[in-house]
Amino acid sequence: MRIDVVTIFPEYLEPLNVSLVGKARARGRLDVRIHDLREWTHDKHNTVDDTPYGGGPGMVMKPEPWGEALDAVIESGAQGAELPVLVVPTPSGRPFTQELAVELSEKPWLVFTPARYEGIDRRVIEEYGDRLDVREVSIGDYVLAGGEAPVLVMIEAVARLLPGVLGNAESHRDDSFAPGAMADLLEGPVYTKPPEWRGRGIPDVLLSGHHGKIARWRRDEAFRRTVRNRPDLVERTDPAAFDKKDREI
Ligand code: 6GU
Repeated sequence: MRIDVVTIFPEYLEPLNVSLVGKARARGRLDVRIHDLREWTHDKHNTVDDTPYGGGPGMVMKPEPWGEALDAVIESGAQGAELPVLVVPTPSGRPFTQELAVELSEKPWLVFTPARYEGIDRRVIEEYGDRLDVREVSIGDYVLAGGEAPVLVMIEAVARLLPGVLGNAESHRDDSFAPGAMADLLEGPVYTKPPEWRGRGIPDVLLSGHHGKIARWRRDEAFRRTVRNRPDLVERTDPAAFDKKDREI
């Protein structure tokens, strides 16, 4: 997969050199290219923002640098005749979910446009919406100062789904929010050695070697945790997905 990011803070994306995403890049599974938006300005001060039409607080990102930057990025991939999906981080976008992460992980090419200030001139989104699959996406119900941290979040969520990136292909099978038997349940607690730590032991069932009982226990713990931490997830689950044991919890 190829990912381009256009930003006025390229250094904010340095964590993409570290850990899982860094390794995926080093192994050639992921081709990440970071671009400085100011390279597509032409004035002495490399201006990227201006005051909003209609008045109001804050500044709006000017359309011309974004247009030149996105044209250049899109053109740089022209040999494959493939067009990228344009991901526009904004607190007024659609929620970023595991389902969207899976969908994006199946695309060959993503371009992210993290904005600062009050956002990007609307005409940029309209212009590229005519040519590309454009997704305006929010990572949650709170407001950040810019889209760079959301881009780090989204790239990590997508990269770990790419083939050959996680060491163990099974390790996202039971993820909270993964589709399947545990759909809509959060992951339950996990334990490792030593068997006793500060007087605290391990639930006996995990030492029993009884795979059926262990699976049942994990499901109950997942259900319990979901009821406690995310009652909204339980409420929107089809009651047919609950079993007799769930009803006792
Ligand atoms: Cl994508 N951007 C900003 N600035 N704030 C956010 C967000 C995005 N998602 C949640 N809050």
